[in-house]
Amino acid sequence: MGHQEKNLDVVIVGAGVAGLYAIHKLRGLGFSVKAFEAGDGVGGTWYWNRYPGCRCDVESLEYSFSFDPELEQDWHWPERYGNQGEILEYVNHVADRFDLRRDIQFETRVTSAQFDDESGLWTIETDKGDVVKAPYCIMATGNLSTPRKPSIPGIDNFEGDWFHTGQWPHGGVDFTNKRVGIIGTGSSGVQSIPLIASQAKHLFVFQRTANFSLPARNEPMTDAREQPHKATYRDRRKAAYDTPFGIAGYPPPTKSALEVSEDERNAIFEAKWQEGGSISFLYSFTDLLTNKEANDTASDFVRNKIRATVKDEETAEALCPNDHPIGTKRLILDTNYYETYNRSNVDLVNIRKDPIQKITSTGIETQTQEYDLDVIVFATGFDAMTGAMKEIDIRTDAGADIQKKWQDGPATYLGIMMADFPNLFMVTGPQSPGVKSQMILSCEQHVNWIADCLVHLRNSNYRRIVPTQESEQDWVTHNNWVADQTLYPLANSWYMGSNIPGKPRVFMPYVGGVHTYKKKCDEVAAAGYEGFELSA
Ligand code: N01
Repeated sequence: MGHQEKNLDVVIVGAGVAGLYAIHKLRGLGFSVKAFEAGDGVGGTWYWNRYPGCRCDVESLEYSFSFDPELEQDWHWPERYGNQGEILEYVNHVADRFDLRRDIQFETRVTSAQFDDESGLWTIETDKGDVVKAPYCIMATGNLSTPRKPSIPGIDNFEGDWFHTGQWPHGGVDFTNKRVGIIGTGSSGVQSIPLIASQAKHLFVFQRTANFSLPARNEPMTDAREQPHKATYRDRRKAAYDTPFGIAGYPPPTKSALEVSEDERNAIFEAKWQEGGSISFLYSFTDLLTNKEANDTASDFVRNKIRATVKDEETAEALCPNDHPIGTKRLILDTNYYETYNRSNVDLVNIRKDPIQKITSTGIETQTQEYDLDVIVFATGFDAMTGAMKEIDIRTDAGADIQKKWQDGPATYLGIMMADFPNLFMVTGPQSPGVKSQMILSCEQHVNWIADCLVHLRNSNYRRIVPTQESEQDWVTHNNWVADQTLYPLANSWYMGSNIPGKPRVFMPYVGGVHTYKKKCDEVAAAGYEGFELSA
């Protein structure tokens, strides 16, 4: 069983956007690479999340690879925001165009990664019996790639069909004439609800927590949008690294929400609401994410939009978020979400008031009601940021073990490496801005940093790199300090691990912004990999 490959430099885990770019980049520098991917195709998030309405919340011209100027000119995005099918087609095109598949083994899940100090090699094992050794390993395992369905009693008794949005069947699901229940109103739920409602006989939305959602204002791509963007693509890509979210083209705000009159403030919010998109809205004022009073003005604006849209008063109130400041949970972009509650075949079930008791053979039972269902959709999210890494048995012969290491929350240096785990890299790991940025830009930035690091090791005859305990501890402290300057920790979100019962409550993303973070990464490298120990 299994085989060992000779002279392999780098094993890459995952063939989503991060893994694909890592293959391309490292190969170009003369490293031999091999990637393992659990799916039978490339694309990661865009491969698995095929639920109706799945669409990116960053504009398509931005949400794309920047490493090849010809690619970005050649590709035509049909819509303002790419939908799942379009993005997956694009990622497949990239895989073919740069001949990336020949280094990917599909339908293979990595089960363990063990480091041996003496040989300086990682041994990677898979569920297909592969045993592969290489000095370096890159975890391109994604932040939202471990779907979780809640442990509601009785789930196994349900005689209808159930699906998780993050593991959607490739052939799609036909909801025609079906009574459907959906649990969860995060991005996945909010995007799919209008489409499921338009097909199903009846849709019950089981909402525990209301979330803020803004109109995406998606539309077909126009020349007016595409041409100027393409004409300035190189400059925009560069400028994106100087912004907090890694997205150029939005003039940063200059005023506090509290220094303008109420009329002026609402006019600004209204213009952003009409323009669509979350960056634009959060960029209305300087202090929406740092000052609660300022944030309240934006939260109130959106709550009033919900009340003005949803006709049934009780439903409208239940849809108004009241437990977190706007933007402190991932802001959702939707198409006709609130309008959907005006349909006669849609009901909101407020499970905060009337909690789910169990799932029965025929549906969902709350404290006071029984809902007969043919289909249950779990839009219940992921074990975010740390889940995919912890599903792999990562350890070293010196006794380090990822389960122990992260038992009280993640600890990393720059979100790229961990003390005690030499030569193991993460792409957009916890304590990096990944999930708080244009993901593809952050993946590219990390892979470029890792590639430069590997070249540095090669050129200096080093073979081993590991962060010091001190640099890791300082980074964790800094990460928490930065988060504490903002309103983010006020929300129970997957950023905090709050959606997974028993998961430590630790704020995981770096929210100091892409610009600040990239500068730090570049300085560390320029100083000869400050905070790391390099050895032969
Ligand atoms: O998951 P979520 P998601 N009983 O964790 C509810 C990205 N993304 O898949 O808040 C009842 O946000 C839970 O309720 P509560 C994006 O970054 C992007 O929607 O815990 N309900 C919540 O309502 C996003 O943030 C795009 O009270 C339960 C929902 O399930 C991230 O992925 C599209 C429950 C989970 O929401 C995750 O989004 C899609 C239970 N036991 C996703 N357990 C775009 O680019 C959980 N819930 C637009």
